Amino acid sequence: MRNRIIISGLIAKRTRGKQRFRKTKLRAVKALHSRTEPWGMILFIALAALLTSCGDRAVDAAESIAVFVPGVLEGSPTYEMMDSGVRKAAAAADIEVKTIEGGFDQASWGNQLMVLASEQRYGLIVTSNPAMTEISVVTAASFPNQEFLVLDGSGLTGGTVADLVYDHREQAFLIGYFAGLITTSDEMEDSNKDLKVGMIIGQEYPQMMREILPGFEIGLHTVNPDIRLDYRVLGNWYDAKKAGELATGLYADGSDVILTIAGSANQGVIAAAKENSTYVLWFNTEGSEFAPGTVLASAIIRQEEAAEKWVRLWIDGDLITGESRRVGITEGYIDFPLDGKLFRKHVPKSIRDEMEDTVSRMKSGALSLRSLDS
Ligand code: RBF
Repeated sequence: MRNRIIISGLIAKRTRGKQRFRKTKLRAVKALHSRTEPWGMILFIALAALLTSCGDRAVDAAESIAVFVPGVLEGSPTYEMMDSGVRKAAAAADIEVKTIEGGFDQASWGNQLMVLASEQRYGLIVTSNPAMTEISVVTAASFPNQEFLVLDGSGLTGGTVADLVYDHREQAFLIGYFAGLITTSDEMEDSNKDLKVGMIIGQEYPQMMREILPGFEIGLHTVNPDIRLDYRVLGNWYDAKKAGELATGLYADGSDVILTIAGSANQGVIAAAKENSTYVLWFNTEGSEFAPGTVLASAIIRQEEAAEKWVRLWIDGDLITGESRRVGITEGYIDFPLDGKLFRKHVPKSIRDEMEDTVSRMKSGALSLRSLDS
């Protein structure tokens, strides 16, 4: 009985999307059919013609998607991946997408989202970053007909919000393990004797402090418990000059490799690493191409694929809102690419083999961090 209720609930959600605009058309046609007098017929024909010519535009508006970027697109790989994944899914279904850049004034994002929802022009609003889940849940409470998809969210649930969380601890563990192998290596030309690794972050927030930083540290300590992590907070996601200064300070203090998670400010860390002949590690996208031999490796999320898949669910009427889903390496949304030309060229075979073993054990589930879940 309970199963039947759950299943019927699911079916209701699945079909709601498909029915969304057809219902409007049906209601109009029914109302017109109920009129039998000649004027009614004339009106019916006129309105039917109107529906045929303008109807598609009205339908498009109800079925269009807004991408809200909490920051700017350029230089923020998670946002670029979101936008392009949404556009792929939408293009395949001939649905319009509008991308709105919210800028770096975080205090304004809530109001901007409220305004966007109040327009009632978009069937779905897609956004990304852990702070946006709460903002979307609050907005949804005022606009219960507006659906939201938050990628790289926080796990909070509510209303008409579908939330997707990446297991950033797994992702950070992988790159931390690699950083540990680099800083303890005798084969890497620019690896020093100090057991110090650096990290630069845009800002402190719960996922960073509870998952990414500890995951990175667990990776380092799995290689050698004496490795020390030295991290600096930039205070924004764009100041490349300041990020470069912070990186130079870390390198001067003995770090020979830095993980940078600072949006477009990451470019400043690369410049500092080149000047100091040291190494950089990348997060979320594959970054080796930005500075071959300097950016050694990347721990990635497959956000473009996730955006495309979850938007397609919405288009098919299968997106389940009011819940959060967590995905990691076993589901294929976190990875550590091992096949890149630059990775093979600049990373010694012994380290590549160690990483291959660790990645494959995590993928098979033989090595799991889930036991650390509180
Ligand atoms: N990452 C970026 O690359 N660019 C940004 O502008 C950016 N802004 C963020 C703002 C807030 C409030 C939070 C919580 C995170 C932000 N991130 C940004 C981090 C991003 O969402 C993600 O958590 C990290 O990139 C780690 O995967």
